[in-house]
Amino acid sequence: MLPLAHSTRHPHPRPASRAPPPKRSPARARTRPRLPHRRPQSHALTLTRAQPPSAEPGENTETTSAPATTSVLSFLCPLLKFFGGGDPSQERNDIVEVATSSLSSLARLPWGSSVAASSTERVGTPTSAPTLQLYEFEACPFCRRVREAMTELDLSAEVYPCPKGSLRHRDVVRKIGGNEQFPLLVDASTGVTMYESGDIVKYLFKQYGQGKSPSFGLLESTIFTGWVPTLLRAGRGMTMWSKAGVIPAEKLELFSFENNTYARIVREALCELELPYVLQNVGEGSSKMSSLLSLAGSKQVPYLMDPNTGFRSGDHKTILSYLFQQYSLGG
Ligand SMILES: N[C@@H](CCC(=O)N[C@@H](CS)C(=O)NCC(=O)O)C(=O)O
Repeated sequence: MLPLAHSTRHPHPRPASRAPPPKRSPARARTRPRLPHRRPQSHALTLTRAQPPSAEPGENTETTSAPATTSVLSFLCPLLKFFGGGDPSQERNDIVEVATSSLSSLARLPWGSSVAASSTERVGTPTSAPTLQLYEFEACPFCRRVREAMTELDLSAEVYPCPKGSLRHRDVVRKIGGNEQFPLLVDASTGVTMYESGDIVKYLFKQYGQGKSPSFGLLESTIFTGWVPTLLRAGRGMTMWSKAGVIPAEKLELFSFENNTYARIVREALCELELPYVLQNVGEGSSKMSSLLSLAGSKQVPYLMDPNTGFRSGDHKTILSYLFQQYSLGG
């Protein structure tokens, strides 16, 4: 077992195994192959404690909100897809990738780069599985704000990517909260389930920030520059890849910090492949830096570990080609 591997917890039952899945169009209803399970799945009750999937939507949810507004993203989505050139698995011009991601990082400075408050109540230390679960997608500026806060609070989380066209995780979100709106946070240690990025950020700081408040401008900045990475990255990390489909038995594990140029590119791919992963945030000053150093031999992110295959790499290009090859239907 990998030193940092977490117990395989699927906080939510796979919809198909517990209840008849909602009606889907034939394209979405396809069967997804799974990697062989290495050990039996223990369906921990984390989400059940926080919000039973069988409960009425919205029940026991601390903060709910109206269904997602007609998002600007639904207008931008086809446009960005067009500019983004379609198939994310195709070989990319790395100079363009890195340049646009670097500009995105510049636009979001100083947020999501370093640790502002290291919580004593450690959530997701390398020895325990994170109790925070975040349903999000990479291109969403509101989700970005929450991931930035998590970096600043040195928090780890289980991330369930919900790109547009998502087969599994969007169903779970509807069951948990009643709305298809992102981000959605579940804190299994407190039983809180929450929509609304601003509320989530304030909650995280209150709960884990040791009296600190959200860093200056973090909440306000989303409306100004939160969209910049989405636009510059031409919607990468927004839509599920057409050949995504393999469900890993165990979650992948990514060392990252939100505003890192190369980690962003890897997170986009994990999102487009709808791969759940443990996000180990290691911003500057993180308490998990020594773990990263002993695992990777370097403090650099991204560093991806796949317990299903033993793959480990700290090179974003190697990671991209691995992910799209390993987790594609028929791949
Ligand atoms: N006020 C909400 C806005 C959330 C929102 O509009 N999220 C968009 C994504 S950026 C959404 O959920 N869209 C619905 C969808 O993607 O299906 C917040 O701050 O969390």
